[in-house]
Amino acid sequence: MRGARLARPVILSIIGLIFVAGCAAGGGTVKVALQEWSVVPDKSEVTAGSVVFEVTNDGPNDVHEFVVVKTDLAAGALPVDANGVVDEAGGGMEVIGEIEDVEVGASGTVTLDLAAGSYVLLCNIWSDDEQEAHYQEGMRIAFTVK
Ligand SMILES: [Cu+2]
Repeated sequence: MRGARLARPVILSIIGLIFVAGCAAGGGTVKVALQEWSVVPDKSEVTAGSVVFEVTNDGPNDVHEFVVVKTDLAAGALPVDANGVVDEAGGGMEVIGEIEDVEVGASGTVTLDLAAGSYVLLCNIWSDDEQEAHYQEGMRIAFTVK
């Protein structure tokens, strides 16, 4: 009997804690269009927490990728190699997550736990045929997590 009497307040407390945790959680969903030559998120900032990036390649011609970098460097000032491709192991930045090789018309999703800070969203494809780094063509944009 004693156990049964205790059970209800305990269950209500647990439900309450889950509710409070859910309300406190930040994050959200960011839709991102990749295209020649830009990365276009539908918002420029989110609150810290679990962030879902829903990424679509709008082309019109090239395969793209989506890379999330945490950095205090400006979007156009990341460390690069001789071809202008971002050195993903370079100093002053950290790759948090990515979606590789999104075909034209295709979509991909990545969910990342993001801390407050400054980020850059970019495409780091190097095209051998065209001898061009998509990052240098303009596929990069600053993004803020508050
Ligand atoms: Cu690209």
